[in-house]
Amino acid sequence: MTQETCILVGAPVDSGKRRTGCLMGPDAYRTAGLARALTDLGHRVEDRGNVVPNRNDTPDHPKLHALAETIGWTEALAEASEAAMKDGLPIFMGGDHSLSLGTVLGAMRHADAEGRPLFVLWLDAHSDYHTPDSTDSGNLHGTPLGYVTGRPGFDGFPAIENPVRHDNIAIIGLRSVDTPERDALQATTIQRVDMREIDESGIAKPLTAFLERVEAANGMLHVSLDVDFLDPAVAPAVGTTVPGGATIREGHLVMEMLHDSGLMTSLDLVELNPFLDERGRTAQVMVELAASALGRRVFDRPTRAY
Ligand code: 6HN
Ligand code: MN
Ligand code: MN
Ligand code: MN
Repeated sequence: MTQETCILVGAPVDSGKRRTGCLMGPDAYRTAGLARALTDLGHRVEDRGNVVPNRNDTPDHPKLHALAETIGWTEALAEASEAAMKDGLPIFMGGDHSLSLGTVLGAMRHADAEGRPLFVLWLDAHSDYHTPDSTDSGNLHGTPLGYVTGRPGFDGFPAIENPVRHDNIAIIGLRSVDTPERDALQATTIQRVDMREIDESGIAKPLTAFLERVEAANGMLHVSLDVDFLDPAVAPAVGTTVPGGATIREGHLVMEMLHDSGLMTSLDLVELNPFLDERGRTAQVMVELAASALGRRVFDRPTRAY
Protein backbone atom coordinates (compact mmCIF):
# COMPACT_ATOMS: atom_id res chain seq x y z
CA MET A 1 0.00 0.00 0.00
CA THR A 2 1.28 3.47 -0.81
CA GLN A 3 2.36 5.39 2.22
CA GLU A 4 0.78 8.84 2.29
CA THR A 5 1.65 11.93 4.25
CA CYS A 6 -1.72 12.74 5.79
CA ILE A 7 -1.97 16.35 6.90
CA LEU A 8 -4.69 16.92 9.47
CA VAL A 9 -6.03 20.46 9.41
CA GLY A 10 -8.55 21.55 12.03
CA ALA A 11 -11.29 23.79 10.61
CA PRO A 12 -13.59 24.63 13.53
CA VAL A 13 -15.95 26.61 11.31
CA ASP A 14 -19.34 27.25 12.90
CA SER A 15 -20.49 30.29 10.94
CA GLY A 16 -22.25 28.49 8.06
CA LYS A 17 -25.57 28.09 9.88
CA ARG A 18 -27.30 29.19 13.07
CA ARG A 19 -27.16 26.05 15.20
CA THR A 20 -23.75 25.94 16.85
CA GLY A 21 -21.52 23.03 17.87
CA CYS A 22 -19.46 22.17 14.77
CA LEU A 23 -16.57 24.15 16.26
CA MET A 24 -15.99 21.10 18.50
CA GLY A 25 -15.55 18.83 15.47
CA PRO A 26 -11.74 18.89 15.15
CA ASP A 27 -11.24 17.90 18.78
CA ALA A 28 -13.86 15.17 18.49
CA TYR A 29 -11.89 13.66 15.57
CA ARG A 30 -8.69 13.90 17.59
CA THR A 31 -10.41 12.26 20.57
CA ALA A 32 -11.86 9.52 18.37
CA GLY A 33 -8.34 8.66 17.25
CA LEU A 34 -8.13 9.83 13.64
CA ALA A 35 -4.33 10.25 13.69
CA ARG A 36 -3.82 6.84 15.31
CA ALA A 37 -6.14 5.11 12.83
CA LEU A 38 -4.00 6.50 9.98
CA THR A 39 -0.60 5.74 11.53
CA ASP A 40 -1.84 2.17 12.21
CA LEU A 41 -2.25 1.89 8.44
CA GLY A 42 1.39 2.85 7.91
CA HIS A 43 0.85 6.47 6.89
CA ARG A 44 2.82 9.46 8.12
CA VAL A 45 0.53 11.87 9.96
CA GLU A 46 1.08 15.52 10.71
CA ASP A 47 -1.54 17.47 12.70
CA ARG A 48 -1.18 21.17 11.87
CA GLY A 49 -3.61 22.24 14.60
CA ASN A 50 -6.56 24.50 13.92
CA VAL A 51 -6.78 27.23 11.30
CA VAL A 52 -7.78 30.70 12.54
CA PRO A 53 -10.07 32.84 10.35
CA ASN A 54 -8.84 36.10 8.82
CA ARG A 55 -10.27 39.25 10.27
CA ASN A 56 -12.96 40.60 7.97
CA ASP A 57 -14.98 43.79 8.30
CA THR A 58 -17.77 43.18 5.80
CA PRO A 59 -20.91 44.69 7.37
CA ASP A 60 -23.74 42.45 8.60
CA HIS A 61 -26.04 41.29 5.83
CA PRO A 62 -29.83 41.41 6.17
CA LYS A 63 -30.20 37.78 5.06
CA LEU A 64 -26.85 36.00 5.12
CA HIS A 65 -25.82 34.63 8.51
CA ALA A 66 -22.29 35.55 9.71
CA LEU A 67 -21.11 36.72 6.29
CA ALA A 68 -17.91 38.46 7.44
CA GLU A 69 -16.78 35.51 9.53
CA THR A 70 -17.38 33.07 6.69
CA ILE A 71 -15.38 35.24 4.27
CA GLY A 72 -12.55 35.30 6.84
CA TRP A 73 -12.62 31.50 7.07
CA THR A 74 -12.69 31.13 3.30
CA GLU A 75 -9.53 33.22 2.87
CA ALA A 76 -7.65 31.47 5.67
CA LEU A 77 -8.71 27.95 4.69
CA ALA A 78 -7.91 28.48 1.01
CA GLU A 79 -4.35 29.32 2.03
CA ALA A 80 -4.10 26.40 4.47
CA SER A 81 -5.52 24.05 1.84
CA GLU A 82 -3.19 25.17 -0.96
CA ALA A 83 -0.19 24.91 1.38
CA ALA A 84 -1.14 21.46 2.73
CA MET A 85 -1.71 20.07 -0.76
CA LYS A 86 1.90 20.83 -1.62
CA ASP A 87 3.05 18.65 1.28
CA GLY A 88 0.69 15.70 1.26
CA LEU A 89 -2.92 14.62 1.41
CA PRO A 90 -4.88 17.08 3.55
CA ILE A 91 -7.78 15.90 5.69
CA PHE A 92 -9.84 18.87 6.85
CA MET A 93 -11.52 18.20 10.16
CA GLY A 94 -14.65 20.36 10.23
CA GLY A 95 -16.44 22.39 11.01
CA ASP A 96 -19.61 22.97 9.04
CA HIS A 97 -19.80 22.69 5.25
CA SER A 98 -19.05 26.37 4.64
CA LEU A 99 -15.42 25.39 5.25
CA SER A 100 -15.43 23.91 1.74
CA LEU A 101 -15.71 27.40 0.25
CA GLY A 102 -12.06 27.66 1.33
CA THR A 103 -10.73 24.11 1.09
CA VAL A 104 -11.97 23.60 -2.47
CA LEU A 105 -10.66 27.03 -3.48
CA GLY A 106 -7.22 26.03 -2.18
CA ALA A 107 -7.43 22.73 -4.06
CA MET A 108 -8.39 24.64 -7.23
CA ARG A 109 -5.35 26.90 -6.91
CA HIS A 110 -3.09 23.90 -6.33
CA ALA A 111 -4.52 21.97 -9.28
CA ASP A 112 -4.11 25.06 -11.50
CA ALA A 113 -0.47 25.33 -10.47
CA GLU A 114 0.01 21.65 -11.31
CA GLY A 115 -1.72 22.10 -14.66
CA ARG A 116 -4.25 19.41 -13.79
CA PRO A 117 -8.06 19.60 -13.68
CA LEU A 118 -9.79 19.47 -10.31
CA PHE A 119 -12.69 17.05 -9.76
CA VAL A 120 -15.03 17.23 -6.76
CA LEU A 121 -17.00 14.37 -5.19
CA TRP A 122 -19.76 15.67 -2.88
CA LEU A 123 -21.21 13.05 -0.53
CA ASP A 124 -24.26 14.75 0.96
CA ALA A 125 -28.03 14.64 1.43
CA HIS A 126 -28.02 18.21 0.09
CA SER A 127 -26.62 19.72 -3.08
CA ASP A 128 -25.15 22.87 -1.42
CA TYR A 129 -25.54 24.63 -4.78
CA HIS A 130 -27.19 27.83 -3.54
CA THR A 131 -25.91 31.31 -4.22
CA PRO A 132 -26.19 34.12 -1.64
CA ASP A 133 -29.18 35.30 -3.71
CA SER A 134 -31.00 31.99 -3.98
CA THR A 135 -30.66 30.76 -0.38
CA ASP A 136 -33.81 31.04 1.71
CA SER A 137 -32.19 30.13 5.00
CA GLY A 138 -29.26 32.54 4.59
CA ASN A 139 -26.99 29.73 5.78
CA LEU A 140 -23.78 29.75 3.78
CA HIS A 141 -23.07 26.04 4.39
CA GLY A 142 -25.66 25.54 1.64
CA THR A 143 -23.53 27.38 -0.96
CA PRO A 144 -20.02 25.90 -1.50
CA LEU A 145 -20.76 24.10 -4.77
CA GLY A 146 -22.39 27.27 -6.06
CA TYR A 147 -19.26 29.22 -5.18
CA VAL A 148 -16.60 26.94 -6.64
CA THR A 149 -18.53 26.55 -9.91
CA GLY A 150 -18.45 30.32 -10.31
CA ARG A 151 -22.12 31.14 -9.70
CA PRO A 152 -22.73 34.87 -9.15
CA GLY A 153 -23.46 36.78 -5.94
CA PHE A 154 -20.50 35.89 -3.74
CA ASP A 155 -19.57 39.54 -3.15
CA GLY A 156 -16.68 39.96 -0.72
CA PHE A 157 -15.39 36.39 -1.17
CA PRO A 158 -12.15 35.70 -3.05
CA ALA A 159 -12.87 35.79 -6.79
CA ILE A 160 -13.14 32.43 -8.56
CA GLU A 161 -10.82 32.65 -11.55
CA ASN A 162 -11.00 29.15 -12.94
CA PRO A 163 -14.26 27.54 -11.77
CA VAL A 164 -14.63 23.79 -11.27
CA ARG A 165 -16.25 22.44 -14.43
CA HIS A 166 -19.73 20.94 -14.10
CA ASP A 167 -18.49 17.81 -15.86
CA ASN A 168 -15.96 17.36 -13.05
CA ILE A 169 -18.49 17.17 -10.21
CA ALA A 170 -20.57 14.33 -8.78
CA ILE A 171 -23.02 14.70 -5.90
CA ILE A 172 -23.99 11.39 -4.33
CA GLY A 173 -26.61 10.77 -1.63
CA LEU A 174 -29.15 13.47 -2.58
CA ARG A 175 -32.51 13.56 -0.86
CA SER A 176 -33.03 17.22 0.11
CA VAL A 177 -32.64 19.80 -2.65
CA ASP A 178 -34.32 23.22 -2.53
CA THR A 179 -36.33 24.27 -5.59
CA PRO A 180 -33.95 27.02 -6.79
CA GLU A 181 -31.02 24.61 -6.45
CA ARG A 182 -32.87 21.92 -8.38
CA ASP A 183 -33.75 24.32 -11.18
CA ALA A 184 -30.15 25.51 -11.45
CA LEU A 185 -28.67 22.01 -11.22
CA GLN A 186 -30.93 20.69 -13.95
CA ALA A 187 -29.37 23.16 -16.36
CA THR A 188 -25.91 21.67 -15.70
CA THR A 189 -24.04 18.45 -16.45
CA ILE A 190 -23.18 17.93 -12.77
CA GLN A 191 -23.60 14.20 -12.06
CA ARG A 192 -26.45 13.93 -9.53
CA VAL A 193 -27.03 10.64 -7.78
CA ASP A 194 -30.05 10.56 -5.49
CA MET A 195 -30.96 7.92 -2.91
CA ARG A 196 -33.50 6.36 -5.25
CA GLU A 197 -30.82 5.64 -7.82
CA ILE A 198 -28.64 4.18 -5.07
CA ASP A 199 -31.55 2.00 -3.90
CA GLU A 200 -32.28 0.79 -7.42
CA SER A 201 -28.83 0.29 -8.92
CA GLY A 202 -26.33 0.47 -6.06
CA ILE A 203 -23.77 3.11 -5.21
CA ALA A 204 -20.79 1.49 -6.96
CA LYS A 205 -22.05 2.03 -10.49
CA PRO A 206 -22.31 5.83 -10.57
CA LEU A 207 -19.12 6.16 -8.52
CA THR A 208 -17.19 3.96 -10.94
CA ALA A 209 -18.40 6.08 -13.85
CA PHE A 210 -17.22 9.24 -12.10
CA LEU A 211 -13.82 7.83 -11.08
CA GLU A 212 -13.21 6.70 -14.65
CA ARG A 213 -13.62 10.29 -15.76
CA VAL A 214 -11.18 11.53 -13.11
CA GLU A 215 -8.63 8.92 -14.15
CA ALA A 216 -8.98 9.60 -17.87
CA ALA A 217 -8.36 13.32 -17.31
CA ASN A 218 -5.42 12.78 -14.91
CA GLY A 219 -7.48 14.85 -12.49
CA MET A 220 -6.96 15.73 -8.87
CA LEU A 221 -9.89 14.72 -6.70
CA HIS A 222 -11.27 16.60 -3.72
CA VAL A 223 -13.79 14.58 -1.67
CA SER A 224 -16.23 16.34 0.64
CA LEU A 225 -17.97 14.01 3.11
CA ASP A 226 -20.96 15.54 4.92
CA VAL A 227 -22.13 13.56 7.98
CA ASP A 228 -25.70 13.77 6.67
CA PHE A 229 -24.74 11.67 3.63
CA LEU A 230 -25.23 8.81 6.10
CA ASP A 231 -28.55 7.80 7.55
CA PRO A 232 -29.23 9.58 10.87
CA ALA A 233 -29.77 6.18 12.52
CA VAL A 234 -26.02 5.51 12.17
CA ALA A 235 -24.76 9.11 12.23
CA PRO A 236 -26.99 11.25 14.45
CA ALA A 237 -24.53 14.07 15.24
CA VAL A 238 -25.55 16.56 12.57
CA GLY A 239 -27.92 19.51 12.58
CA THR A 240 -29.50 18.77 9.21
CA THR A 241 -30.58 15.12 9.52
CA VAL A 242 -32.58 13.74 6.61
CA PRO A 243 -33.98 10.20 6.91
CA GLY A 244 -33.27 7.66 4.22
CA GLY A 245 -29.51 8.15 3.91
CA ALA A 246 -26.60 5.92 3.01
CA THR A 247 -25.92 2.84 5.12
CA ILE A 248 -22.63 2.20 6.89
CA ARG A 249 -21.66 -0.27 4.19
CA GLU A 250 -22.53 2.14 1.36
CA GLY A 251 -20.33 4.71 3.08
CA HIS A 252 -17.44 2.31 3.47
CA LEU A 253 -17.78 0.99 -0.08
CA VAL A 254 -17.40 4.53 -1.43
CA MET A 255 -14.29 5.05 0.71
CA GLU A 256 -12.81 1.66 -0.20
CA MET A 257 -13.33 2.34 -3.89
CA LEU A 258 -11.73 5.76 -3.49
CA HIS A 259 -8.71 4.12 -1.92
CA ASP A 260 -8.45 1.47 -4.62
CA SER A 261 -8.63 4.17 -7.29
CA GLY A 262 -5.65 6.02 -5.79
CA LEU A 263 -7.24 9.22 -7.06
CA MET A 264 -8.21 11.17 -3.94
CA THR A 265 -5.94 14.15 -3.28
CA SER A 266 -7.83 15.93 -0.45
CA LEU A 267 -10.70 15.16 1.92
CA ASP A 268 -13.17 17.23 3.97
CA LEU A 269 -14.96 15.74 6.98
CA VAL A 270 -17.82 18.16 7.58
CA GLU A 271 -20.92 18.96 9.61
CA LEU A 272 -20.09 16.79 12.65
CA ASN A 273 -21.76 18.46 15.64
CA PRO A 274 -20.37 16.67 18.71
CA PHE A 275 -22.95 18.41 20.91
CA LEU A 276 -25.59 16.24 19.21
CA ASP A 277 -23.64 12.98 19.36
CA GLU A 278 -24.32 9.86 21.39
CA ARG A 279 -21.19 8.78 23.26
CA GLY A 280 -19.01 9.80 20.30
CA ARG A 281 -20.44 7.26 17.90
CA THR A 282 -20.77 9.60 14.92
CA ALA A 283 -17.20 10.85 15.35
CA GLN A 284 -16.08 7.22 15.42
CA VAL A 285 -18.04 6.39 12.27
CA MET A 286 -16.40 9.31 10.46
CA VAL A 287 -12.93 8.21 11.62
CA GLU A 288 -13.63 4.67 10.39
CA LEU A 289 -14.73 6.04 7.02
CA ALA A 290 -11.58 8.14 6.71
CA ALA A 291 -9.53 5.04 7.54
CA SER A 292 -11.28 3.12 4.76
CA ALA A 293 -10.41 5.91 2.34
CA LEU A 294 -6.77 5.49 3.38
CA GLY A 295 -6.68 1.74 2.89
CA ARG A 296 -8.24 -0.08 5.79
CA ARG A 297 -10.05 -3.22 4.62
CA VAL A 298 -13.22 -4.57 6.20
CA PHE A 299 -11.46 -7.66 7.56
CA ASP A 300 -8.48 -5.68 8.89
CA ARG A 301 -10.60 -3.56 11.14
CA PRO A 302 -9.47 -4.09 14.71
CA THR A 303 -12.02 -4.22 17.48
CA ARG A 304 -10.63 -1.25 19.30
CA ALA A 305 -11.80 0.33 22.52
CA TYR A 306 -11.99 4.12 22.20
N1 6HN B 1 -25.23 21.20 4.15
N2 6HN B 1 -30.64 23.63 1.49
C1 6HN B 1 -30.66 23.95 2.91
C2 6HN B 1 -30.25 25.41 3.08
O1 6HN B 1 -30.42 25.94 4.18
O2 6HN B 1 -29.77 26.00 2.13
C3 6HN B 1 -29.77 23.00 3.71
C4 6HN B 1 -28.32 23.15 3.49
C5 6HN B 1 -27.52 22.08 4.17
C6 6HN B 1 -26.07 22.37 4.09
O3 6HN B 1 -25.60 20.07 3.79
O4 6HN B 1 -24.01 21.31 4.42
MN1 MN C 1 -23.34 19.73 2.98
MN1 MN D 1 -25.88 18.07 4.04
MN1 MN E 1 -32.48 26.27 1.45
